[in-house]
Amino acid sequence: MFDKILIANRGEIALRVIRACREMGIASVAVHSTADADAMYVRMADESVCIGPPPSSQSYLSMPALISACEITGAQAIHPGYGFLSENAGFVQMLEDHGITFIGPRAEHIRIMGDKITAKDTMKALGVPCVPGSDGGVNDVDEAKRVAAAIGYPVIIKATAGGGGRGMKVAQDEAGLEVAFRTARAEAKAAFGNPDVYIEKYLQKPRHIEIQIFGNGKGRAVHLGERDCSLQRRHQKVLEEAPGPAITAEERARIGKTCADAVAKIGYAGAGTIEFLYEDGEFYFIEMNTRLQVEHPVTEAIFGVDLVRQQIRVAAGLPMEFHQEDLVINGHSIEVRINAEKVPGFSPCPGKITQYHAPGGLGVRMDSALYQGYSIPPYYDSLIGKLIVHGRDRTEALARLSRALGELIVDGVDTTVPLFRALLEEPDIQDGNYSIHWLERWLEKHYS
Ligand code: MV4
Repeated sequence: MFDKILIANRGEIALRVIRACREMGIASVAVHSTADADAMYVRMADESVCIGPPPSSQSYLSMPALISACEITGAQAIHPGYGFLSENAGFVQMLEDHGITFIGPRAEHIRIMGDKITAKDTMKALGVPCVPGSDGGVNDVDEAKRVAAAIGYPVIIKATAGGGGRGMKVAQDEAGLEVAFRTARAEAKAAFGNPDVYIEKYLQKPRHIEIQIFGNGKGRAVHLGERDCSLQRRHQKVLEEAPGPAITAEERARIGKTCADAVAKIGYAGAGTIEFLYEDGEFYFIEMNTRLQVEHPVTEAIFGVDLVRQQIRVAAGLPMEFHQEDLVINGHSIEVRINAEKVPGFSPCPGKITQYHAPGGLGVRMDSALYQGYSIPPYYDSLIGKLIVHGRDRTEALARLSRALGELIVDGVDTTVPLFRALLEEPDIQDGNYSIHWLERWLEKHYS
């Protein structure tokens, strides 16, 4: 096992990893930009290193600075958290060349899943159900028209280098296809330096359901059920829950096994998430994320496992601490993302926290690096905390979330907290009756 781990991240996720390290008796090294010198995660780590000025490009994304920080402190491994360098295959390669262990999958698997056409081809070959569409990329308008005619309109054109909603265009009919195809290619080339696009049948009212998988890197893998992350705004998740309110135990077992078998076959190491659109009882693969996700705590809550601890173990060559049959769901969990943003425009709202009180009690987890007097810097994303509740069932989880939101105090900046208080009053939210378009429609209705 490692003696010391460096965390190449900031905020709540850095603190999350520090906590796992401490429980495992591993020393932790925080890195920070000059803007984060006073951050809570820096204080909670055993050691800290300043790695550069505020812009991420010169600090949290600086590979030389991170490698130097490992060399100075003697850290043997890096946990990347989410975002930043967590899905950068070149970084994994560079760490390997310096004898530093990356706590995550192999560079090869990050690379495959980073190219959406290759990801889809790979998953399809492994028996994972995919959205009907082009076999690989589509190179010209005529080919696009042939594919679209075969699968039927509407269709969606996606950039292979995109993902997370960037670089997509919908065409309702053949008349709209040519413009959609040309714009998608041009935008993909400008945004990603890669014009390659592919086509899929456009699903009108799906849910976003993602399966958590975990591999030991030696051909064994398990699944930890699904999360329903359909409540999003502009491709930013707002509330996530597990299990998914629309998914049956039989569906979970089936799609879960398909996913676990697929990643076992490629020898995947560590945590991963396979994203699906779910409509009319069918799952359609869209993307795979090769990192720990923001919303991992809802899975931890219902399975009673520490995913970061397992990531560290697998990276150190130790076995996972569970088999599939040990993974039994207990109750229901909901997470809300607390962002320093002004609703309804969701514009960032950095500034000083004048009052902070975290909720507590049975079934309440607050993952946040906030403290009273802290100043949220303007340079990074606006997530300042996650409130995760766990109950015996969904009804209890909802009541607990409402109660915990009532206890929470974050003053000095605008946050998404009032949004959640309003959402909990909605019958559709109480019933789990929502698709990927529900939140944007609700926001339009309530704030325009
Ligand atoms: C789709 C789709 C409908 N049909 N693909 C958006 C993010 C990226 N991960 C995939 N996305 C979508 N792909 C087909 N074939 C609709 C979306 C989509 C979406 C997906 C998940 C959550 C929120 C969304 C909001 C708008 C569009």
